[in-house]
Amino acid sequence: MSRTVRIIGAPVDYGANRRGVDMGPSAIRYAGLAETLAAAGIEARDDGDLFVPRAEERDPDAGTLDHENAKFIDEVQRACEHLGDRIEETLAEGEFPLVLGGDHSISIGTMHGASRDADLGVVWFDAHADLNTPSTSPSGNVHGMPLAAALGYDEFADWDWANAPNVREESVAYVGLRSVDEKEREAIRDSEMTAFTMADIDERGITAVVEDALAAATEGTDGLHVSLDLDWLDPSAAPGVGTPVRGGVTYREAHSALEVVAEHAEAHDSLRSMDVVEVNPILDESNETASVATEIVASAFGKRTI
Ligand code: 4U7
Ligand code: MN
Ligand code: MN
Ligand code: MN
Repeated sequence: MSRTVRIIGAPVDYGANRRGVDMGPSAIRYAGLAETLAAAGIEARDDGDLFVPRAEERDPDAGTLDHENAKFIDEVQRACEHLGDRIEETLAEGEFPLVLGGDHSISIGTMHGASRDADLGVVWFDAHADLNTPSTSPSGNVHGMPLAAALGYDEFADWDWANAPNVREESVAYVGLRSVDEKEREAIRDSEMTAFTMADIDERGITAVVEDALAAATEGTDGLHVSLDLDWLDPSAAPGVGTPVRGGVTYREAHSALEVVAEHAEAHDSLRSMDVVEVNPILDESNETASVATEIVASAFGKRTI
């Protein structure tokens, strides 16, 4: 990573169905993110957390823009608008935005901010497709909707704050899917997105799959956003997440994957923004998931053993 990394905490849990994920930024910092990056020769600067009001003070049905099946949508909007501005500012000042979540709804803000002045490709490392809308969501939780929001599906079509200005379907690639709702499956099939499931990884190996995902997301775009949901990993490697799904990538595969990202970033100066989300310290074992998050981020930025 040639640019200075600007760390931005987004202590948001409005998009998830359980408390605790708002403590993700603290847990990742406590796991030694700054030290790990420094030891790897990556310059980083911590810009602190976004201000986010506490969920206990809020009623899920109280919002003005509230939709019956998008819980805390007003609060998510407010946080994402702030985050988008911070991302835009960071890029304008020549630094690299690294966002620490928080639940995955914050990626709406990251992608909005990072695509205001550039065509943005997206690689989504996640067990889930996060492609629900208020009309399709089985839970009403916005962390299951960020890609649909960015792409302007259904209700999101009218919500400018949610639509990423320059993210196109054909520049979005999934890696590691294994829990996809029926309506999401239909939407993926009807779309121009690239989708690699765990079965593709089993069959072809993680490096080949990630190389293809990167090729799809960077063709005809100006920069790449990497979104890393810790539930992408197998729960045995990352237990501290709100929506664990068996059968995920191993610790080694996760490192390999992000090392491939780092190589691509070095060769093509492709990496523009990244977020690391869904770490829930309340559900974690000895901050292991936050530590794993920290190590994987260092791999993405080019940390080498020798
Ligand atoms: B995450 C789910 F129904 N699809 O919409 C939903 F299974 O950001 C889960 O990937 C979403 O962790 C998971 O609620 C969101 C559910
Ligand atoms: Mn997710
Ligand atoms: Mn997920
Ligand atoms: Mn989750």
